[in-house]
Amino acid sequence: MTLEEEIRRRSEGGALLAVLLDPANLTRERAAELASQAERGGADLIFIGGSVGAAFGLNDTILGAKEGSDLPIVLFPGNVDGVSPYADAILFMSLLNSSNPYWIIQAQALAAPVVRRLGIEVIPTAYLIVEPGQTSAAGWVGWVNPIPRRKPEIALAYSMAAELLGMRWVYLEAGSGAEKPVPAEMVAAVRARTDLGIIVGGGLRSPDQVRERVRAGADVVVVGTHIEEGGDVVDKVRSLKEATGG
Ligand code: 1GP
Repeated sequence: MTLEEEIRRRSEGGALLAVLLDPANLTRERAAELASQAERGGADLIFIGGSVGAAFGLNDTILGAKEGSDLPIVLFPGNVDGVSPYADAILFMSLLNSSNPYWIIQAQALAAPVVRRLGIEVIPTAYLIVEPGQTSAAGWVGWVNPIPRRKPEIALAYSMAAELLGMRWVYLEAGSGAEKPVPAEMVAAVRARTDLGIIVGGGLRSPDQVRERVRAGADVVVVGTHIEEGGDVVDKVRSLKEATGG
């Protein structure tokens, strides 16, 4: 069974919690510590990637995370240099609401031969950045034409197009550290009219925020900043995981 199939199967019993580690902010030792705490708290996946400065230290972060836990590691690449042979799978993403074709298809063309050569499992994913994500690093780097928060139908239209193009997942992103996560109504709109797996991230901090988006149809929720801030990480992860219902 592929990791993607396993994620799909497990998400039927409740959403999965992914902890995002950004190599720009971490040493190998800290990555190991956070991955260990994430696993003890009940997280299901480790996502690794970032928009600025994530290439340097990428492999150290992955190897650290592997030293600290047995959780599957999924690359969440910010550019062509976000690829590594040490991960279990990669979100092969197109930033569909970019206004620069580099982020829609050129980076993917440059990375595809490398991904194929490494033989890493690919999870084809539409990446959509929703307000206020245009002010995040990913939004700024990615020349984003943001999806208005009050327009779930626009997120749905992009998601439908992604599905028609053969993608299997959509990542609804509010931007790392966003003041407001992606609206639950937007998640619900995509859930109601597509069969895509739905990943939601950006600005998620509380169990209530996670619960609302899982009830709306999220299959995977991603939490980065709140975990990287430290404190009692095991406890933070545990309460977020409980909110996924998984
Ligand atoms: C960012 O969706 C991820 O790309 C996670 O966001 O850091 O706000 O949790 P946070």
